[in-house]
Amino acid sequence: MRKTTCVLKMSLRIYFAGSIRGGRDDVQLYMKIIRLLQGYGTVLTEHVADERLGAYGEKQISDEEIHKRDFEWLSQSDVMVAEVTQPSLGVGYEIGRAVDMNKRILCLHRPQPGKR
Ligand code: 6IA
Repeated sequence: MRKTTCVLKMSLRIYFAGSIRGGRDDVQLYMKIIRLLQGYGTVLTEHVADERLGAYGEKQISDEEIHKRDFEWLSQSDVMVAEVTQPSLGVGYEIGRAVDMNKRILCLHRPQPGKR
């Protein structure tokens, strides 16, 4: 019998979530994570690691437009990866929506003394 090797090349659409208005202390870590994730596919939300984006977010676009755009990206994504060490209302909300859409979700958290 002929032996067949099947190589599955996956290209995931990844929704990365990280704190923006919740605080930008981990922005450099977000970039490192996104670079790693890009080895598995396309990260739809690369802007979350943009150092020029402060805790006030982008000013040229309304909250409603941000929400609409992010919801579309989340709907299109295959998986969500969220860095949740820096508490963020927006990230929590996005995780809830992703749960509702039955997305696969990976939450990354760094244990810190005095925090759970
Ligand atoms: O409550 P937070 O702002 O910390 O919530 C962060 C989450 O909101 C992130 O995971 C983002 O997906 C989402 N978000 C996306 N875009 C923005 C934004 N400006 N300002 C605030 N939150 C956003 C647009 C960014 C621009 C460079 C494209």
